Amino acid sequence: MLTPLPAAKHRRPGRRLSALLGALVAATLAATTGTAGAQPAPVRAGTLGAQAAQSGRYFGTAVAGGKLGDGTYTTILDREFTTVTPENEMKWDTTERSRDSFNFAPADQIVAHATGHGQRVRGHTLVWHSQLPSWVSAITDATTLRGVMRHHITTEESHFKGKIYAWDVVNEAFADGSSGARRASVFQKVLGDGYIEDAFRTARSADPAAKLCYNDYNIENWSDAKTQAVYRMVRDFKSRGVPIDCVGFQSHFGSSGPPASFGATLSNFAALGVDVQITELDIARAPATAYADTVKACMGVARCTGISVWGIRDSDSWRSGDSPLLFDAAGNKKPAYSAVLSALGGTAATRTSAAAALPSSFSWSSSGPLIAPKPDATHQIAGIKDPSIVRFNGKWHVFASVASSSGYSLVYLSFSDWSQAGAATHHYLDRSAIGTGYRAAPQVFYYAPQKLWYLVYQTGNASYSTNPDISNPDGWSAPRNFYASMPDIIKQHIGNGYWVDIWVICDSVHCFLFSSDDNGHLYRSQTTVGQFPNGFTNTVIAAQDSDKYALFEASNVYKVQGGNQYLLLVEAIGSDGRRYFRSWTSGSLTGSWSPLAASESNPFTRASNVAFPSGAWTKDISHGEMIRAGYDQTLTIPACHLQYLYQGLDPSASGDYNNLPWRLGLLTQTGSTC
Ligand code: 9MR
Repeated sequence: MLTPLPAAKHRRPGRRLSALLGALVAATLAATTGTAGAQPAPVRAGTLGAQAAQSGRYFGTAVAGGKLGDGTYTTILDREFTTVTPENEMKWDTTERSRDSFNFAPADQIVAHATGHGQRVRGHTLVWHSQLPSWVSAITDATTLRGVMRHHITTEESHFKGKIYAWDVVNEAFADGSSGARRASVFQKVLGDGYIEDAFRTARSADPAAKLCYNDYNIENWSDAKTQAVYRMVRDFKSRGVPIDCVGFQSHFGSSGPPASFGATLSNFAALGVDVQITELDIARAPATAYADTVKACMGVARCTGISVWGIRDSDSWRSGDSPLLFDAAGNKKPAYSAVLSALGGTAATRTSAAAALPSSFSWSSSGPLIAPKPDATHQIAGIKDPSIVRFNGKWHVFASVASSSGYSLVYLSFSDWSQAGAATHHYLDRSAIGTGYRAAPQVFYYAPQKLWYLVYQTGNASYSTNPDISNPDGWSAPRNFYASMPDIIKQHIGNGYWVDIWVICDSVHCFLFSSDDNGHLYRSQTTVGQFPNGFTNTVIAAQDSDKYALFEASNVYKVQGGNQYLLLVEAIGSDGRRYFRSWTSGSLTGSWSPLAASESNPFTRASNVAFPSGAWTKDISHGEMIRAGYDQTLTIPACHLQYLYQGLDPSASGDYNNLPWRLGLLTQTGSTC
C-alpha cells in the first residue's frame, strides 16, 4: 500500500516550470564539471582488454584462485583483462578427485570474481591426461571409462552452465614429435580415437550455448606433424558435423617467439569454419618483438577472436624462471606490454587520455515502451520509473519506482528475455520488510565481499535493504540508513531542492555514495570496502553547476570494462523542457570529471540522438540504468554496444509530476565501432 507523503519529499519540477526556465540551461558550468566545449580527441584505449575490444577481440589471462586476495594481482587483473581462464581449478584432480565426489568451490570463486567484473570465462579443461586422478588412469574397462568421462563432462559443465564462454573440452590429445599420433593417454588406450568426438558430443548437450574448443601446444608451426594431425581431426569433425567451435593454440614459446608460419596456421584452421584463439601465451624472457609478432598473427585473422596470457606477473608463471609474462614481479609493465598494446592497435602513450574505448559522441535506437505499470487493488500506479537492472543467473532483474499522486513505492520483476518484459509479474516490495512509505529510485548490486545483494533507495534519507537471493522479492531486509541524518554540506547547498537518487559504486579499496539535490550539486561520500555499508563520511561536492537544470539528478557512475576509466551520467532538463543525459569520464572515482558527450547538441542520450523505429513514444530520456557487464559493486559496463534502460512518457501527458504515465524503454547504441 502506498502511503501519502509530504509532497516536498518526492515532487520534482514539472515540465512547464522547466520549460519556462529552459533558456537558462545552456549557461556556464562550474569548474568541477569542466566546460562542454572541450571535447577530448578520439582516443585509443589504454589497456589490453579495451584495446582488444576495439577489434572485437578479448584479452585474457590465466587466474589462480589463491591469488585473488592479492591486491596488486587483482588490480591488474580487473584493469587489463576481459577474459579469465582458471589456471588449475577446473581440472579433474580438483573437480572430481574421487569418483562422483565433485568440488567446484575453487573454480566458483574465480567465476564469481569474473562475472562480477564483467569478465568472460574460458573453461579449462574437461578431458586431459595430466592432473588426472589416479582412480581415472587406473580404469581399464571401456564401458566404465566412457561412463566416467561423460559423467565428468556433464556434471562439470552443468554446474557452470551459462557462465562459461568456451570450454577446452579436450586438451593435449596429440603426441609430440613427428608421428602425428594421438597421445597414449588412458582415454586413448582404453577408448581409442573416438573418445575425442564422444567428449565433444557430450559437451554440446550439457551446455549448448558454450563454445567447444580443442586446445594444444606445439601446433603453431604449420608444417609440424602434430599441427597437421590436429588439422586433419578438425577438418574431419567439421565434415561430419561433430560439434567443435574453436581451436586453442597454447603458444608457450621460446625466446624466439612464434614460428614464421603461425599466422598461416591460424588462418588455415579458421578456414575450416572454427574460431581460433591464443590460449596460454608466454614467451621466454618476454622479448617485445616476439610478443608483438604473436599478437599480429592473431590480428591478421578475422576468426582469431582472442588472446590469453598464461598468468599476470612473472612471479605468477608456471615457468617463472623464464620471466615470460607482461608484468614483472612487482606488477610493473614490461616492454612487451607496450608492444602488445601497439600490436593490438593502440599505443601505451594514450593511456591517460580521456576515455577507455568510449566514443565522444553517441547515437541510439530505442525500443517502444517495454514495461508499463500493473496496478492492483492496493497499488494505484500511474507510472513506473527509475529502473535499476542486472543480468544474473540467466535472467534480467529489474527494480523500479512506482508512482502516483499518493506517493512512491518499489517494484521488482524478472524475465529471461526482453520479449517477456511486458508479461512479467510485478512484485510490490512494500509487502517485504522494506515496508510501506516513501521508497524510490532503487539501485541494485551484489556486494561480493559479503555475498549479499543490496538495494539502495531514497526514503528522505539514503537507505538500503539486503537480500541473499535477488530472485526472492520477500527476502529484502527492513530499511536501514547510510547516514544518521543529512550531511551538513548537503544542508548548506540544497536550497529548495530535494535529496534524491542515491548511488553506490566501489573500487577495490573504497565504496562511494553519490547523491543529487535537484539544485545543481552532485555529492560524494566514502567508506572502505571493509566497512561498507557503514562509515560513509567525507561528503564533498563531486560536481556542480550554477544552472541546476544542467546538473539535475538521476546520476549513474560506472566502471568502463577493460580500461581505467569511470563514466558519470547526470540527467539534465533541456532548453525544450525535456529530460536528457550528459556524460563525463574520470580516471578515478574521486577524480575531476572531464566532459565526454555533455551538451545539448552533443548529448549522451537525448531524443535528438535516438531513433525510434517503432514510433516516437517519448521526448524525454529520463532516469534509468546502463546494462552492465557484471552485477557486483564495481558496476562495470562494457565499452562497446551500450544499452540503457530508461523512463519515457507520452509527450502530451501533463499534470501532477508524480502522476505522469512513465514507461520503461531500452536504448541500444548504434554505430559502436568496436
Ligand atoms: O600453469 C599450470 C600449472 O600451475 C600446473 O602446475 C600445471 C600442471 O600440469 O599446469 C599448468 O597449466 C598448463 C595448462 O593447464 C595446459 N597447458 C600447459 C600449461 C602449462 O604447463
